[in-house]
Amino acid sequence: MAETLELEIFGVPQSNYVWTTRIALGEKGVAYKFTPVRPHSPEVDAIHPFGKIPVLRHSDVALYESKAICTYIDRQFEGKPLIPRGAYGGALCEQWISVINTEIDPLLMRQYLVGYFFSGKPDGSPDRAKIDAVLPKMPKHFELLDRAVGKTGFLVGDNFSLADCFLVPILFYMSKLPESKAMMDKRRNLNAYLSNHLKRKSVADSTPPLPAR
Ligand SMILES: N[C@@H](CCC(=O)N[C@@H](CS)C(=O)NCC(=O)O)C(=O)O
Repeated sequence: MAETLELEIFGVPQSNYVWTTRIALGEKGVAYKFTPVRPHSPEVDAIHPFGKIPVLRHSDVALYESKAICTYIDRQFEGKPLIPRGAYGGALCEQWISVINTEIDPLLMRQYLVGYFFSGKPDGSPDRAKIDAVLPKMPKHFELLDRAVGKTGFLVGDNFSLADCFLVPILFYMSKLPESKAMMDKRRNLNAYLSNHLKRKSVADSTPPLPAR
């Protein structure tokens, strides 16, 4: 087994993708060093070709992209698999991560949340036009997720998987903003899912302070 203390994650703790990698490390019980640096900082640019966070260093390994980082963590360290090893379970996990990264995150985080926290307005106030434009598209996403976690309380099978590591941070932020919170409040499964998993040690230990609004 590799020397765990050498592993280092770089990125701001508020990033949902950075948080995902930290949840994965917590689930595997891996000790690591966390270096809070912004996108495009020298440490990040040295690894990620587009300067995005998170990035990882572990001995002579350097990696970028949260999914790749988490796959490495899952395979490199002992403990319960985060990506189910069976063909179907593993594929379902990949399916959910893919849909989170290509549909859910782009709408809920890059458009809706960015409209609140990174509006680009001189006074930092929310970009109402941007927010209002995405609201009609959001209920479908929450409905899909509510149905998905309704049966077992997890996205895949009966266990907390890497797919949940990707989803929980996004839902945390959605529970803090008014319109998304109202949409989530109507969905019992999703609310129970979030409140259960926010109590997991891996999640609680890495929950970031909210960005200033
Ligand atoms: N596909 C990347 C996305 C990472 C990402 O978008 N990180 C954001 C912070 S949440 C970032 O670094 N943004 C800065 C930028 O896009 O320049 C991954 O999964 O790691």
